[in-house]
Amino acid sequence: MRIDVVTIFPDYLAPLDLSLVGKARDSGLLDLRVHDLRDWTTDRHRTVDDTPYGGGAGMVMKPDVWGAALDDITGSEVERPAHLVVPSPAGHLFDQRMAARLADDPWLVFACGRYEGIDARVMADARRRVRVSEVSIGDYVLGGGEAAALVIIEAVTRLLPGVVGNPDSLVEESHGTDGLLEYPVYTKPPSWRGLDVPEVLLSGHHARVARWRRDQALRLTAERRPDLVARLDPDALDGRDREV
Ligand code: 6GU
Repeated sequence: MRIDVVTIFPDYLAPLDLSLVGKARDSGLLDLRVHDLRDWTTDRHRTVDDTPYGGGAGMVMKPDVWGAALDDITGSEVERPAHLVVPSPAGHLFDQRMAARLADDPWLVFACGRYEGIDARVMADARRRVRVSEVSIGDYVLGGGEAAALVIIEAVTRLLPGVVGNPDSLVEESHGTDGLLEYPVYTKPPSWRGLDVPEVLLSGHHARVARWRRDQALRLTAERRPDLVARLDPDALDGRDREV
């Protein structure tokens, strides 16, 4: 997969050199390129923003600078269709399903806005040529799209084939296919600071372990995320699930 990120703070994306995403880049599974939006300015002050039409506080990012950047980047390949992702608190809510859909795209281009956002015509114009998605990572306000781009890129990259060594770890996790939060996990020692690992996990009885984990996941999800329980497929629950 190819990912481009356009930002006025390229250093903000430095963590993408590390850990899971860094390894995906090193192994060639991810071609990630970070661009400085100011490279597409033409004035002496390298201006990227201006005052909003209609008045109000703050500044809006200029369409001409963004248009030139996105033309250059998305026009740089012919065979791959680009999908423009614009992080915005006004976007569609990002979740694991959206991460999985984005992981199927061959090329994502992130346009990270600062200030009060990007002139709306940049997205309207881009839609004439490429898919455009405005995406929010939650109901709170960030200073700009960079932190959101980091979140989305990590969630997407770990779903690319070959990035996570053991694909089983993608299945039994919170917000995985069963729609439940993950059960609690333990490792050695069996007793630590007076707290014991639940007996069943030491039993070696696989069916009982699986049942215990399912019970824990159901209880935890009901307590912390009743919204997720309401969205469960009733046909995916067995008789024992309903008792929990
Ligand atoms: Cl994607 N951007 C900004 N600026 N704030 C946000 C957000 C994105 N998602 C939640 N808050």
